[in-house]
Amino acid sequence: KSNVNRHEIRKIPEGIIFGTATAAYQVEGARDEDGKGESNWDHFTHKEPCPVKNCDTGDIANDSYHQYKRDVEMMRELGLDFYRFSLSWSRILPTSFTDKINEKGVQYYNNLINEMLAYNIQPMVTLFHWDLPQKLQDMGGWTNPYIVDWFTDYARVAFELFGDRVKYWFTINEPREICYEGYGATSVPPTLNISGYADYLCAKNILVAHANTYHMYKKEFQQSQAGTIGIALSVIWYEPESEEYIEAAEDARQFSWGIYANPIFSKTGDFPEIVKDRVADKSLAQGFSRSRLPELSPDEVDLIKGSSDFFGINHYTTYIIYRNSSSIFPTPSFYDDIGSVFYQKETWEAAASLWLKAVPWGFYNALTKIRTEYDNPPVYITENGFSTRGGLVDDSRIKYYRNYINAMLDAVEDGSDIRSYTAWSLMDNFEWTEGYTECFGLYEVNYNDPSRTRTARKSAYVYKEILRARQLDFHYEPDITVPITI
Ligand code: GBH
Repeated sequence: KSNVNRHEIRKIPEGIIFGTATAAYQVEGARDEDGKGESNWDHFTHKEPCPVKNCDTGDIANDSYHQYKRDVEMMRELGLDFYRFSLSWSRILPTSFTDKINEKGVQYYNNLINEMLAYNIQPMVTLFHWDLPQKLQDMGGWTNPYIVDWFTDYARVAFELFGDRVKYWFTINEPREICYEGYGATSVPPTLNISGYADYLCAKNILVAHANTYHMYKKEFQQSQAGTIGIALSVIWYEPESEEYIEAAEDARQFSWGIYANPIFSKTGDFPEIVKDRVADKSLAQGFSRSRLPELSPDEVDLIKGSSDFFGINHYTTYIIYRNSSSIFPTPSFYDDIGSVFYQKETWEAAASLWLKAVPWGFYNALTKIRTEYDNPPVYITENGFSTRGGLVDDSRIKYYRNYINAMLDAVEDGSDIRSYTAWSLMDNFEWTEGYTECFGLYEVNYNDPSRTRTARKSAYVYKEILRARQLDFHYEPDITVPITI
C-alpha cells in the first residue's frame, strides 16, 4: 500500500489523543533520596566493570524527581493530551513489599500528577517499566511465580494512592524485552543468558501477574475509579524476504509478541499453537523430559484471556526474515526455537540505535495484523520514536514521525480502532545500556549542566503543530529561532 502523498495535507480524525512517554529509571534520578529502595537498575549500573556505555547511570538522569514542573511545562508547550510515565516500585515500596510505604516517594508522584491535571494533561501510568526492586530480583525476579503476589500487592497500593486521578493504567511495559533481553540474553538485568528456558518462565509469570492485577483492578477499583487498564507489548514487524518465507516471518511474530498477545487477545487464549508445538518438539528432540515452555493451566488460560481493555503497542522498527536450514543459533535458545534469521536493509534510514531503522510500512502492517488477528481491539500506541546522536535540528526524527503517523492514519482508514499515539520520548533520557549516547527526545537534555536544561528540538515544534492543527503537513517548516511557548 502506498501511503504517502506528500503534496496533500492529511487531517487527523477526531478521537485519537496524542502524548509523549518516559519511564521512571530513565528520567527520575534521585537514586537514594527520600528513602527510595534499590532497584535492579540501580544495582546493575553500579556493577564493576560498568556494564553501561561511558559508565553512565540513572543516579541523576534528568533529575525529573526535582524538575517535574519543568517537565509539565514542556507538556504544555507541546499541547499534549496526555503524558505516559512509569512508577518506580522501589521508590514507593522501599522494602519491595507493602509493609512500608514511602510517603515522600508517593508525594513526588502526587505532585507530578496534580501538576499535570491542573493543566488538563491526563496521566497514563505504567506500573512496571523494567526497574524491579533488587531484593525481588535476588529472589528470581520474573522467574519466581510468587512475583504474581508481589506485583499484585504493589499494583493495589498504586491504585489506592493514585487511582482517584489516574484513569489510564498499563501493568507491564514490553514483556519481550524484560524476558528475552534480561533472562534469555544479557542486554538488561538480570543478564541471565538462559535462553529458551528462563525467558519462557518469565513470559508465563508476567502474563499471570498482569492478568491477576487486571482482575484485581476490575473487582476492587473499577466501580469507584472507572479507569481503563491494559498492557503495552513490544511489536516488532517481521516481513518475509520472499513468498517462500511467509511462514518463517509468521513464526517470528508469534514467538516475539504472539507469545504475549495470543494468551490475552485471541479467542482461544493460551500460548500460540506454533510456539507450544515447536518448543515441545525441539525440547524432546534435545533430550529434555518436558517442554521448556511452561504450560498454562486451563484456569490460567481463562484468567489471562481478555485481560486487557486495549492493545498497547510499542513499535519502532522492522526486520526481514528468511529461513536457514542449518541453525546459526545455540541450542537450546529462543532464536533456535523460532528457526528463522532476520536482518534490516541497508537502504532503510538508520537511527543512532543500531537496531532501529525507519520502515513506516512495517508499522502499517503491524497495525493491520493486530486488527485482523485479534478482532480489531482498541489500540493505544504507547511508544514510537527515533534516535539521533543529539543536536537541535533533527530532520531525520521529523521525517520518521511524519511517516509513521501517516502509516497509522492509513490503518485508521482501513478500520483500525486507534485511540492514542505516543511519541517516545518527551526528552532525551537514560537509554538503558546505551547510557546517554542515544537521544530519543523531542527536547534535548544537557547532561553537562547540573540543572539538566531541556531545549526544544525542531521536532518538538513540528509535533506541536501536528497536535494543534490536527493535521499532517509535510511542508510545514517551523521557525526554531522563536522560542516554543505555551
Ligand atoms: C523501548 O524499547 C523502551 O520501552 C524504552 O524504555 C526505550 O527507551 C525505547 O524503546 C528506546 O529503545 O541493543 O540489539 O541488544 C524498545 C525496544 C529494547 C529495542 C532494547 C532494542 C536493545 C537491543 N528496545 N533493545 S540490542
